[in-house]
Amino acid sequence: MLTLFSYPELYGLADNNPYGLKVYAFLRLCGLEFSHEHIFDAKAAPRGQLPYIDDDGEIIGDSNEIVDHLIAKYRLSIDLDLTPAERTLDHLLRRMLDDLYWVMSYSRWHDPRYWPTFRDEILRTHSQVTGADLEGAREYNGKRYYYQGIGRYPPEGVYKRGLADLAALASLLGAGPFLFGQRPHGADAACYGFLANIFHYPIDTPLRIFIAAHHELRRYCAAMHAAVTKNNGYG
Ligand SMILES: N[C@@H](CCC(=O)N[C@@H](CS)C(=O)NCC(=O)O)C(=O)O
Repeated sequence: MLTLFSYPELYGLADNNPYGLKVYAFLRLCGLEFSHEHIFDAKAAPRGQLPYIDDDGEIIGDSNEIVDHLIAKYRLSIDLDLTPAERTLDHLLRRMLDDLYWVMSYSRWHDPRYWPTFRDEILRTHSQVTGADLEGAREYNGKRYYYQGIGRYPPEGVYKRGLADLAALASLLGAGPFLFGQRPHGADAACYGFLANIFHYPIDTPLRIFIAAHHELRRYCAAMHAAVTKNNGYG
C-alpha cells in the first residue's frame, strides 16, 4: 500500500505545495496506484517537511528521494531513455526549482499584495483552518524567509530571482510538448509542481504575470496538466 502525505488542494490543484504536487504528478504519470492523504501538520514527516510517503511501512521524505525510491522499487521506465546530458539538466532544474520555491512561497505568504487572497482562499476551501492558524503559519514562514535569506531582499529583488528562473525554464522549452520531447519525464513532473502552483492560482503575482505572458510556458503548463490529470500510465 502506497500513501502520499502532502498538503491539501487549492484552486483545483491536488496539492497547494509544489513539492507535493511534483510527487503527485510523478505518481500519476507513472500510473502507480496510491492513496493521497492531505494534511496540514508536517510534524510526523521526516525532517518535519511535506511531502512524504508510506510505502508498505517504509517512510520516505523529500520529493527527490521519494522519486528515486519509486523508480528503484517499481523499476519505472519513465527516465530510462534520458541521455547523460539530460540527466544533468534534470538535476540542475530540480535545484533551480528549490530556489524558485522561496520566491513562490514568499509571494503567497509574505507579500501583503497577495497574501489576503491566498489566505481567504484557504479559509474558503478548508473550513477546519482558522485565520489564527494562518497568521501563525505566516509568522513562521516570515522567519524562514529571513533565515533562508530571501526575506532580506526588497520585493523587487525577490521577484527578480524568480523571474530569472522562469526565463531560464522558458528558454529550455523547445518544440515540446515536454522538456525532452514527446512524452513527459520526471523532470516535467518537477517543473509542473511549481509552474502549476503559480499559474493555476488566479493571483497575479509577478511570477504568474510572467507565465501568462510567455506562450511556451503557458502551453507547457497546459500540456503537463492534461498529462497529469488524464494519467497516461507511463512507467
Ligand atoms: N527538499 C524537500 C522540501 C520540502 C519542503 O520544503 N516542504 C515544505 C513545504 S512548505 C515544508 O513542509 N515546510 C515546513 C517546514 O519547513 O517547517 C522536498 O523536496 O520535498
